[in-house]
Amino acid sequence: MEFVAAPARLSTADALFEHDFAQRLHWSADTDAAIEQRVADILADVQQRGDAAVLEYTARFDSLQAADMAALELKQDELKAAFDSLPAEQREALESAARRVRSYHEAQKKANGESWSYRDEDGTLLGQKVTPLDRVGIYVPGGKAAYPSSVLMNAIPAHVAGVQDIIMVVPTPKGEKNALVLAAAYVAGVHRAFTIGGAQAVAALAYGTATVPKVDKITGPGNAYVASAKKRVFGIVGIDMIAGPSEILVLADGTTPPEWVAMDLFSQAEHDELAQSILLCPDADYIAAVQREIDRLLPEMPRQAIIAKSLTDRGALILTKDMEEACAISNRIAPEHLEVSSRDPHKWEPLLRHAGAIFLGAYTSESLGDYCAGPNHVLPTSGTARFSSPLGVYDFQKRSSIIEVSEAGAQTLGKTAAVLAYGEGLQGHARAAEMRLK
Ligand code: HSO
Ligand code: ZN
Repeated sequence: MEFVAAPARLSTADALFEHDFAQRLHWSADTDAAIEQRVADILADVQQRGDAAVLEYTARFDSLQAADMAALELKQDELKAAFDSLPAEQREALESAARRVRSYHEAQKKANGESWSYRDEDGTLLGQKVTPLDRVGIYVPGGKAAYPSSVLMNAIPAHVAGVQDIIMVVPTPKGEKNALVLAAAYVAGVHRAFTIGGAQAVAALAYGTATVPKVDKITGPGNAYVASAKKRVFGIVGIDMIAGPSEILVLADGTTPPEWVAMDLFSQAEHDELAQSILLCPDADYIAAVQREIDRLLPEMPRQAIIAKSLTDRGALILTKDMEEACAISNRIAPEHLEVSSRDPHKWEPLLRHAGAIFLGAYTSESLGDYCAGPNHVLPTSGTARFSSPLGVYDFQKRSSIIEVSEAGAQTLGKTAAVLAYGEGLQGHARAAEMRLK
């Protein structure tokens, strides 16, 4: 079967642009009431019955029977055996990607993940102490979106942050294990792993069972059940984010070979029919050239059906007045991935304010960032880059304020505090401050 990929062709000069643009961008994470109810029931059941409930759901949803939860644990030697079983090329690629991701996150920790303090003029010490979370759970999807690279992107920052207990869960229908996922867990230093998934795995991590330890935070992507479960357990544990479909926006000045750009659009579209790929460019001939490359290259793509649907339903090639206008539109979209495919990307970068990750220059394809450049590939989607950041070391740390008031400091602070405390009608506060006055 021949597929056609026909992204919408928009132009900012068109009177209907705003209307068409809004329609293209529209996406709603509609919550399905039936899913919500089933997830609520599963969470309550696991909270009550622990391992027994997880075992039952795993048998029912994943066709994986086990005598007890211990049988669903992947032991360290099994993770290592999976790694050893891989061809040398894959082992080396995993290790080299892990090294680069580790270096990047170590730099991130140095830059904004360390404790700090200072003393004021009274000798009072003020600071912030940064500590890693004790234990985190990493959810790794099974099936269609089983990405070993995502194991690295979740576990390595946790490791760099200093988390002592990284627990991975991965649904494993019929017990068929993904050797690359297990090997990535080994390379990334996952401490314990269980072949469980879905809402029941999120529940096990959030509440703890006799076998699965209760964690402090759950990260990692998942299907609608997992997303709903993560939302519900938020508050009992931390969560990273609720990810929507993946997106790429390419801002092109027309100097990159159009086939490179076409393939970059494919690289996002092939993830998911709901994924979104957008090109912004001030050159109409270049846009036409990219569409020709899309038509030429699509038949070669094994996932052409998904690509065609994603590009046709959600893709767009947008003609802008100039690069400045393209940058302004990009800021309105706040894309997850933003490629600045231009001869002088540094000219445009200062204009770009909202994006999960910014890829500068024609050589920087998103795919290099997805796997091995170093930065995290877990990024804010659906416009949430306006207010949130890539997954990072900071997601696996927390901060405590440090205050050590000197005797001299107690005199000045004590007066200020007492005045404000009396103003609030809180005598205990006021007197605690005043007792320390000389
Ligand atoms: N582009 C995906 C990450 C990924 N790509 C994993 C390939 N494997 C979301 O950022
Ligand atoms: Zn990708």
